[in-house]
Amino acid sequence: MIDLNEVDEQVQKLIICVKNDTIESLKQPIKVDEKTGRKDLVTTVDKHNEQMLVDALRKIIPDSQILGEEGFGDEVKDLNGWTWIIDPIDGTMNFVMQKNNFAIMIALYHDGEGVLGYIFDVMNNDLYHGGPAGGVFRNQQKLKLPENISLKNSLIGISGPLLIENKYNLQNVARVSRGPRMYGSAGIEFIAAMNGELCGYVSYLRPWDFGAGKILAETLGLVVKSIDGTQLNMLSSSVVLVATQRASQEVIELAN
Ligand code: 2AM
Ligand code: CA
Ligand code: CA
Ligand code: CA
Repeated sequence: MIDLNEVDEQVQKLIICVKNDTIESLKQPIKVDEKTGRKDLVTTVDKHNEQMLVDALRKIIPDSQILGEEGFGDEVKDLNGWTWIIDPIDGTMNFVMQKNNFAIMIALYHDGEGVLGYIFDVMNNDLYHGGPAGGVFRNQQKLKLPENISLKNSLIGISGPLLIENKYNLQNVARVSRGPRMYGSAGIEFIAAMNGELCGYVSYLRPWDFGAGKILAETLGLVVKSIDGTQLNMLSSSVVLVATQRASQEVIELAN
């Protein structure tokens, strides 16, 4: 039997260790490589963090598989049993260019169902964590579902490429809102939606970008879907929408 309280405690300790290494790394010049081009970066810190997470998570639940962005985990083909989905630094471009506005993310799924999610906003030292069993917390404080605000009366997060290219009429979605915002880290945008600072967020994302956010936002009562209104597939990339009930209906209507 897995004791989820014990797992939760160990993951929170692990996140503090990874955070400490990450903050320490900022004191030296960061070694940066391009993956597919100058807008797609990876640093030695992304790789170090992922290796550290993989090693520790394998010990926390020995029979688990791990899906991670930088490839130190497993080749995950299904979500049977226990699966960790991890992003060692979400917002690597921000990490390199701003040394701010990036997150460490961990999600735990069991047979495809979200169990625990963690988004750590490193520079604000805020850990958003929880799951369906106990609710969602910012550090020790329990979060409430933000007001069911409409698009017209709020700000909306939209990723740069989707807005620039006007995919899914998102320029019109931005026009209908009080204004678009673009933070450059899916984790930080999920946090803003959970805090009620954004009525929603739309971006093309991979599983490690939305694995933790989906668990936390859905637990709070926000909608997390594909932009066409269908359920997300946890093992593939999608244009993901997280939003209040009201804004989700409005965005899906305008976007399709
Ligand atoms: P990353 O920093 O972990 O790569 C940037 O708008 C946000 O989208 C970040 O959360 C970033 O995660 C993610 N992202 C960056 N490039 C991406 C891509 N090509 N496909 C999907 N997500 C991407
Ligand atoms: Ca990346
Ligand atoms: Ca990411
Ligand atoms: Ca990443």
